[in-house]
Amino acid sequence: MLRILGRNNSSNVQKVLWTCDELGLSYERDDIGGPFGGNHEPQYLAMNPNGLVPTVIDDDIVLWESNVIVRHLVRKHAPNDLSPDDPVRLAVAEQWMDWQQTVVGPAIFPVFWGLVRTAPEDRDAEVISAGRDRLEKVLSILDARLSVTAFVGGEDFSMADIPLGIMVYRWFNLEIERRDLPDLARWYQLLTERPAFENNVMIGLT
Ligand SMILES: N[C@@H](CCC(=O)N[C@@H](CS)C(=O)NCC(=O)O)C(=O)O
Repeated sequence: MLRILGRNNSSNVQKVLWTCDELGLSYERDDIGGPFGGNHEPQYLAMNPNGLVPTVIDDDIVLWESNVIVRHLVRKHAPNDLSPDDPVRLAVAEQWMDWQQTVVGPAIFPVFWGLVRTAPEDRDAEVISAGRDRLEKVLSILDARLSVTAFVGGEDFSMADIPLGIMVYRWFNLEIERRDLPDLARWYQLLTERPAFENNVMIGLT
């Protein structure tokens, strides 16, 4: 049985949970990280030396890095469907997944952390505001992409939609001003119609 270590309100854990449900995979999940702790115990660090979640145990392999876990699961269980076989389409999907990790994740972090994980009296309004501006700029790049393709990777839903879909749920649910990004909104609406997204991502921000 696939085992997922990580609390379900972590965006990086949600990528794995959403993927498993898209693929119809059964799994066991342990609450690790955040208030649950456990991620700095020697036993956990032996599996994931970063002390972060998620970590996945799949038969005889232990994997960390959420986007890599998503890629591993879709290639193992749904090749050519969620992970395109064609090398060009695959490169495009991976490009957007890496862009989520390197650009969108860092852009959303100060906004999410400031508004969700920081007590109102401790918030730095300037940092949150600058973060919001940066996030909007970054997501306008995704909006432009989605004005030419139905989904992030192309005309069909694929693994490329998963990491970014979770970021965009946060964009639409954080208490911030939002410029209208019409193609982003159209794509987000499509995601909300997927049970695997609804059940694992649309669970509020905590
Ligand atoms: N690049 C890693 C980042 C993992 C990460 O930053 N996880 C956060 C939660 S989203 C974490 O473990 N935070 C510490 C904690 O939950 O205790 C990945 O994508 O898996």
